Amino acid sequence: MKLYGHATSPYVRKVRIALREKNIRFEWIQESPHDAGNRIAALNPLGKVPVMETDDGRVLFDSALLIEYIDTLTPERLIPSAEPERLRALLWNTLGTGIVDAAVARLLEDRRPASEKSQDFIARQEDKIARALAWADKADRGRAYLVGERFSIADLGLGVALEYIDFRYPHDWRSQHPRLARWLAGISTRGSFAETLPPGMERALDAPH
Ligand SMILES: N[C@@H](CCC(=O)N[C@@H](CS)C(=O)NCC(=O)O)C(=O)O
Repeated sequence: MKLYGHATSPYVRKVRIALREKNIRFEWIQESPHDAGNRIAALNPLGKVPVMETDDGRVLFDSALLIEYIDTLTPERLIPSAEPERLRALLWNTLGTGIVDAAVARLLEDRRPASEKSQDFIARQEDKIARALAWADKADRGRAYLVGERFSIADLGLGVALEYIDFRYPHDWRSQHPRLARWLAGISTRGSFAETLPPGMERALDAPH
């Protein structure tokens, strides 16, 4: 299979982590919808990455759908099959996606010329992220994994979101949420996380928690 997308995209990273966790081989085509002459819009009418071409020639897009597809390819599931774990894990992933969406929106607004950008819009995205972190901190059971006793889409989704905050909206969220910081420190040692860090990103390894 082929995966299209660039190395700094958190949505692409989620799919790369899912593939790595399940030991599925793939060809990574590092193309961004912002590159001149890119083929993304020809594959995905929405013009976004990640996009996947399956071995039997189907074209799929959107990280959530891709992870759902990837999860059917091997027996060990990232999305738990039994309730109530399934819905709980998907809700954690939805929270993670929402954090990423807000951080991306904040970044794009912040990159606009000073005369055009809205500080109010930026503050609203930052509020969403702060509330989501507080929600996560309250719901975290203080265990290695957010749902059940093994790595799931819950850990994948929140882990990528927290590291994306460190990458694109670095601020000291750890002192307010030390338990979450400890949880992330454990998850981020996984090979799938370490091998997919966005280029140039340095982890807040000096964080006290
Ligand atoms: N809901 C999509 C979001 C994907 C997305 O927004 N990707 C960004 C890269 S980080 C993109 O391709 N942006 C180009 C655009 O919106 O034109 C997913 O989960 O895959």
